Amino acid sequence: MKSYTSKEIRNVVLLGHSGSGKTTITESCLFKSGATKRFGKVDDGNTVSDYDPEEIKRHVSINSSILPVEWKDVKINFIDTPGYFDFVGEEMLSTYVADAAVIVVSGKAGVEVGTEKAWDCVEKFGTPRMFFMNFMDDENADYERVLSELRDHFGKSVAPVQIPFYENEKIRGFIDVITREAKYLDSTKTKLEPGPIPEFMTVEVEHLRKMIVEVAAESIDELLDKYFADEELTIEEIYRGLEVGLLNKTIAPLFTGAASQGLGIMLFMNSVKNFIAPSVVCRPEFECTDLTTGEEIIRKNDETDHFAAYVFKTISDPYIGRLNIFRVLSGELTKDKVIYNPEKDTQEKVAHIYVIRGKEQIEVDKLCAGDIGALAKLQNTGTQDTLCSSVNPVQLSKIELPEAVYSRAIVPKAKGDDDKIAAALVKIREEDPTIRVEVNKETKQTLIYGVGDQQLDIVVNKLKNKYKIDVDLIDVIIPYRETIKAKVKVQGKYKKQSGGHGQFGDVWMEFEPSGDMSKQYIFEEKIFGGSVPKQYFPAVEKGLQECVANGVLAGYPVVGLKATLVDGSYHPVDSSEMAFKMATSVAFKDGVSKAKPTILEPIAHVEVIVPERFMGDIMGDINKRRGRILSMDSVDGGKKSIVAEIPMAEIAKYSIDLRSMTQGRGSYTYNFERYEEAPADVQQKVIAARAK
Ligand SMILES: Nc1nc2c(ncn2[C@@H]2O[C@H](COP(=O)(O)OP(=O)(O)O)[C@@H](O)[C@H]2O)c(=O)[nH]1
Ligand SMILES: [Mg+2]
Repeated sequence: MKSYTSKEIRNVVLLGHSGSGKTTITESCLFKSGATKRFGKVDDGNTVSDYDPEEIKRHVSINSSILPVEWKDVKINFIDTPGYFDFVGEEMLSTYVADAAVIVVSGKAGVEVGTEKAWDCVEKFGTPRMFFMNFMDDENADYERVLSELRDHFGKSVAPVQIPFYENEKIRGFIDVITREAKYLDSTKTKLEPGPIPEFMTVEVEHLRKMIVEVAAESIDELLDKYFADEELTIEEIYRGLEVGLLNKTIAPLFTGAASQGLGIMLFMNSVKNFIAPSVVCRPEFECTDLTTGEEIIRKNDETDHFAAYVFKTISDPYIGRLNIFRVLSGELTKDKVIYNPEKDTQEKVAHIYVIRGKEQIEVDKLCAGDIGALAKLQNTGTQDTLCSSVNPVQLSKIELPEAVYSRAIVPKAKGDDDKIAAALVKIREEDPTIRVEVNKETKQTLIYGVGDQQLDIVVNKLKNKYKIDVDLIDVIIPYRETIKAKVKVQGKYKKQSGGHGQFGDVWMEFEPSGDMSKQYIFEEKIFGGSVPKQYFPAVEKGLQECVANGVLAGYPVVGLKATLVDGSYHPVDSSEMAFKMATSVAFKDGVSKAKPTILEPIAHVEVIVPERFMGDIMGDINKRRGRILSMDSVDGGKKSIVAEIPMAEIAKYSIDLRSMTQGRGSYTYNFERYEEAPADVQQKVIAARAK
């Protein structure tokens, strides 16, 4: 593949609901542009984009992939994204580096949650956007209905530039509104042939064209003058105007077609070339931190500036190793250079430079500003790292990825696989930075956190297929606590007479609530007259320390306990540290049982964000989960935030439930807040569960 300059490059991310046809569009573009000889199908598992074994098996994208398409002397780097909620991290990282986005929407299903999420994503990054209405070959596709849905949701900027026309309610062809060219489907319904615009469409076409010309003219002063002077704009001028309108986000052009039949694809590629400004115009510069001075500086998306690149994806494979995929922000990258990774403070050697197309790696000599490429076998580089020249180190700011709130415990099926799991999870995390792994010291569980259950399911499959480790995901153990509510005074006596010299320890202890839940226990002694010799105090405390590890009700750690050694007795020969430790243990079991022991449960501080219409359902559900609502507020995008305190045990699977209550439109974050006494019925369940 030849080397392209930033004037010839367009980086275009495909976003949209899962199943809207993103992958098929890329496959169709590759085929129509001559990059591939075969038109693969998602359902046959042979597309260039969905090459991962998990994608082939599931017939759905789970990773973003890069699909460069060379079209009329430009290179369009399509970035195909998964669309499914759990993989929103991939979508965000891809959008961050893209020049423009195409939001794909089904002409049958219309605006779906994934379409809304795609819009949120381009809004977040300020990305110029276009729409592609797909599935137009389907009998149930309805252009007018979906167009009005798009306008209802995303405003008047949605502008049809290519429209379908029908005959006897069956699709007959497409019209390019700007060039006034009509294309008719041939008898096989797989090819388009040029023809005149049908009579009944002329009014509609001229009406739409007028609107588009207006937007184009409004974007550039010079064109506006011409427009007001009633002069006709040339097609080139309209394109130039739309290019600016797209950049300013005053227009979101709408294309249409049927990707699986290859219909509308050539026009789509032409439009990407004509409407989307070259990379250098879309993203003329990047704001970075100059690591020498600490100041914010500008790096130009230009071959002449110093080299800097941003890694937005990492592929980690036990056989082929690691591949870092990046966008060159500025300057150019050539072979046999040493580059610098400021995040990891390491020098990295550039041996081979690749552009990638799905899983295929194509070696190139250099990569220019704006282009997307990959480096293999870097020592220490990961997703979101900046790579740069070591003389002028800079760093691009990282984006905040969605918080992993869904957690499960991971257990190997075979004993002894724990270390292998830990190592494999490190690699899997390189590929998917939204995953978090944590070992809970108390419960000894290895916890894996993700955005949702599908994502964790894929981790399990990757462990099995790539790393040959079989694991199960089980429920996370909720770390309950135990404490006491009353004050008691008890005796603990340990006495053994067996053969030679015996064992004797005897303590009187008071147990009461300490009021400090952050400490397990507070130990004091109030011994007068040496009833227990000083030398045994540490043994008493040691005994106490061991006892608080397991409460008397359900074996959970005890907190907030005050224990005072007030009296006791000893034997000059038989007493020992061991005997006093044992005596303390006897006192603990008896005393804590009598001091109104109770179970505490962890309470989470939760913030739920949902569209307003779900407020009632969400609040009712929080009540059912024994939650307390603290506040409600309006947040960006017409959504509401609900802040509540909910027992941790009740939100273990909240991400799944919230998703089904809101069809994926809700999100939440939480953190541990404090412990609170659990209600009696919950306590009983906890005790019963632990007894098992
Ligand atoms: N009839 C029809 N099917 C399509 C069209 N585009 C995609 N498909 C099919 O719809 C399914 C989902 O497409 P895919 O490209 O995987 O969607 P993605 O999840 O957005 O990447 C696949 O079975 C495709 O073959 C289309 O224009 N017409
Ligand atoms: Mg896909």
